[in-house]
Amino acid sequence: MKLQIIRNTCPRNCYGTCGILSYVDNGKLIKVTGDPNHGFNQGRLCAKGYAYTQYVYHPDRLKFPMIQKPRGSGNWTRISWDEAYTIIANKMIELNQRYGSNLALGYNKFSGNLGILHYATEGMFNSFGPHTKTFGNPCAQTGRLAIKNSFGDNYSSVPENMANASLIVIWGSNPAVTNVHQMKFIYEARRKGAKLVVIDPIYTETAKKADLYIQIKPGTDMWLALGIAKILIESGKYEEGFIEKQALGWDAFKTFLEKNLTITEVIEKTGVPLKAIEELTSLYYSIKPTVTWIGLGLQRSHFGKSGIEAINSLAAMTGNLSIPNGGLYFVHFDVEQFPLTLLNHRGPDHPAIPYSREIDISDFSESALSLQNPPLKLLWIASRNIVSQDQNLKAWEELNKQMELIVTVDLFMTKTAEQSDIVLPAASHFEEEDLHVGYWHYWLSINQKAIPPFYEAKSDLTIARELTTKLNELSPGFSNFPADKEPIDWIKEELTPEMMELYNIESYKDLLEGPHQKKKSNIFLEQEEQIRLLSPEKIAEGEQFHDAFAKENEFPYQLLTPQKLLKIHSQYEMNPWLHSGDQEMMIEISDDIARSHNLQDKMKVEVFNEHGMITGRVRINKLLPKNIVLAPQAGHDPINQLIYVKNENDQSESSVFFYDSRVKIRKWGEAHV
Ligand SMILES: Nc1nc2c(c(=O)[nH]1)N[C@H]1C(S)=C(S)[C@@H](COP(=O)(O)OP(=O)(O)OC[C@H]3O[C@@H](n4cnc5c(=O)[nH]c(N)nc54)[C@H](O)[C@@H]3O)O[C@H]1N2
Ligand SMILES: Nc1nc2c(c(=O)[nH]1)N[C@H]1C(S)=C(S)[C@@H](COP(=O)(O)OP(=O)(O)OC[C@H]3O[C@@H](n4cnc5c(=O)[nH]c(N)nc54)[C@H](O)[C@@H]3O)O[C@H]1N2
Ligand code: SF4
Ligand SMILES: [Mo]
Repeated sequence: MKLQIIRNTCPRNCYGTCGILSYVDNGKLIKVTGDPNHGFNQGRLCAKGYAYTQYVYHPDRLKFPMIQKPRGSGNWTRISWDEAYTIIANKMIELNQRYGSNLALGYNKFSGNLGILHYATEGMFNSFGPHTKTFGNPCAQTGRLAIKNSFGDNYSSVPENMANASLIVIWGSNPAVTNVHQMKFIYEARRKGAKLVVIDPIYTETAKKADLYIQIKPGTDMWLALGIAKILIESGKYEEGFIEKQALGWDAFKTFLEKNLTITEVIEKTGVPLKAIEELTSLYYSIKPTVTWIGLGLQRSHFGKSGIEAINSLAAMTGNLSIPNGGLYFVHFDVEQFPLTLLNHRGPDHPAIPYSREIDISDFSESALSLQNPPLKLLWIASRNIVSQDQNLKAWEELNKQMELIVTVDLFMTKTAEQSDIVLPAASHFEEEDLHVGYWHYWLSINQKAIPPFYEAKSDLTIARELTTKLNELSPGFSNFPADKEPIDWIKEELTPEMMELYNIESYKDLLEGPHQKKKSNIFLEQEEQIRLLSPEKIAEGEQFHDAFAKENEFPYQLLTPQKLLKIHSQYEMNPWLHSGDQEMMIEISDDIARSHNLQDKMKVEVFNEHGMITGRVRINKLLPKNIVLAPQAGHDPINQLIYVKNENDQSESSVFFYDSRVKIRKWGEAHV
């Protein structure tokens, strides 16, 4: 068979959602490149993308379904798919009979593969009728709500247009690590004379490229944005025309800043020197078009919501949201414009229970533990590495004990899979069909099946089709999942006439020639659209949280755990092209912390708090703010054991406030001498 070139899409939870060209020789993936027809990644991939040939054929990939007895013992036995389905289906049926409904069955699915057909997991559970499902988003919910509060909807400017900006201000994002293709557009803007500002507590790879780097105390962006707004107001440097027509709440915002905020307070709270505040103020006023980028890092804190609304307000008053190539970047949720027929699949009605039970995925284990009548008894985990990436892992351990069956579908034996009863091997995106909409750029792309599945791996959709078939064999009518439907049928259903019009295609076949971009204006806020400026009440709320958090605490250091260049969260650690062997965890600390604990580079240390302890090697980072400990996610002994940050804010949904964690540090073994 001759060499084939096939279109794939990188399905990771990553800003790129890159188009891939896969070179397949005799059913084997031999090379991948970026798809030159994809306007965002433009023929390139990141290192993780280029390593896909190794990922797909990695010897550690799960090959067969396996069962572990007892759970957590490591005593795994290979079973057939039919055996796996039979065990799972029998348990589901038994729980249904015991409790009279399927509420004891639940899932935790998140971001391993963001393809639309991966909603098969949700679709499968829907097909059982009322069950236990999740809502929310641990990664982006707080930012999403903040953007919605400001603009009534969720928008984000077109990333390629960033190349036409004259000033780029990045608050709490590190694209040189997390969004490498965006750097191309940033560099292009800079070549044309644009200035780059980075606001981050850490002197990141992106900060290194900036014209102005502002080191800020974590969680204090609201004060910086308001301080700049105050100076602009006092010097009359704001866009009156825009404010009159498009801003709500201006008088209250202006009066509050004039009367209740001093720049001394801003300097004290943010740790940013006056000169830097003045410089950023002058850039924001004197340059157009300016783009403001609200990073996801900002909203991993209780202060994120008001911080983001303050930044939105600042960006708006400079007039940059309503001019071509100005604008605001966050992420968008355009995927929700599609029918999402799997996610929204309607299951059979239950005679007595009208709805499924919903728990917030940002507080999964504790919420799941609190469920009664019936308690949660069966957990299905897909596209998710809870034990590495979630918070409140003590509650997870409790929940694990309560489960009668845990099934994990994954490509690898993750820390979460190790704590399951059954693991099912998932197909990689080269082994299945899918459809992808990014959350950063506006390209729609298809994912073709390039190669046969690795050993006995199956896609999440195939698993849903086969398990529901087995369930109906054993208990007719248990599920109404349309198991006959092929992947292409689901893809076609997503491409309604409206969606095809929006993306300028006539059929899915157009996507086989390359991705298509959504029609979109280069103006962020059209004339008829408005912004609601941050209200004094919300500023007061932000202040209250700030003061509560700033109080002396038994655990003096703030733990920041942002993303790493060569991983996607817990993924790719086993790939030798990207990572060399077993690495000890590197704990970066400030000079100040090193001095007060008498620590030197490479010393072994323990980082701990009331939730747990991990060990690692010290690296002194002279550029870290004095009370910050910086550590990577995932690894053998995941740092998330130390992370349990309750959403004290209110009862509403939020992302997980990972970066509000506090720890202590000591020399290794010190506690035992
Ligand atoms: N290589 C790689 N790329 C990825 C990922 C990955 O794991 N690896 N993950 C993907 C996913 S799921 C996500 S959500 C994105 C996240 O990507 P980003 O939007 O870049 O967000 P984070 O990496 O969480 O944090 C970015 C920066 O915010 C800073 N920060 C923390 N607190 C504050 C604060 O209070 N104020 C300010 N101004 N800055 C603060 C951190 O120091 C960090 O440098 O990356 C995506 N891309
Ligand atoms: N300390 C700390 N923790 C964090 C963060 C932080 O900044 N600090 N960031 C948070 C953020 S932003 C995010 S988005 C979350 C990410 O949380 P998760 O989504 O749990 O993260 P991953 O580690 O990417 O785990 C995804 C799993 O899905 C598997 N997978 C991949 N493809 C498929 C597939 O097709 N089917 C199935 N069934 N499985 C598949 C992968 O092998 C992997 O094990 O982590 C959060 N955790
Ligand atoms: S991980 Fe991100 S940047 Fe890398 S290939 Fe995938 S989508 Fe593109
Ligand atoms: Mo994320």
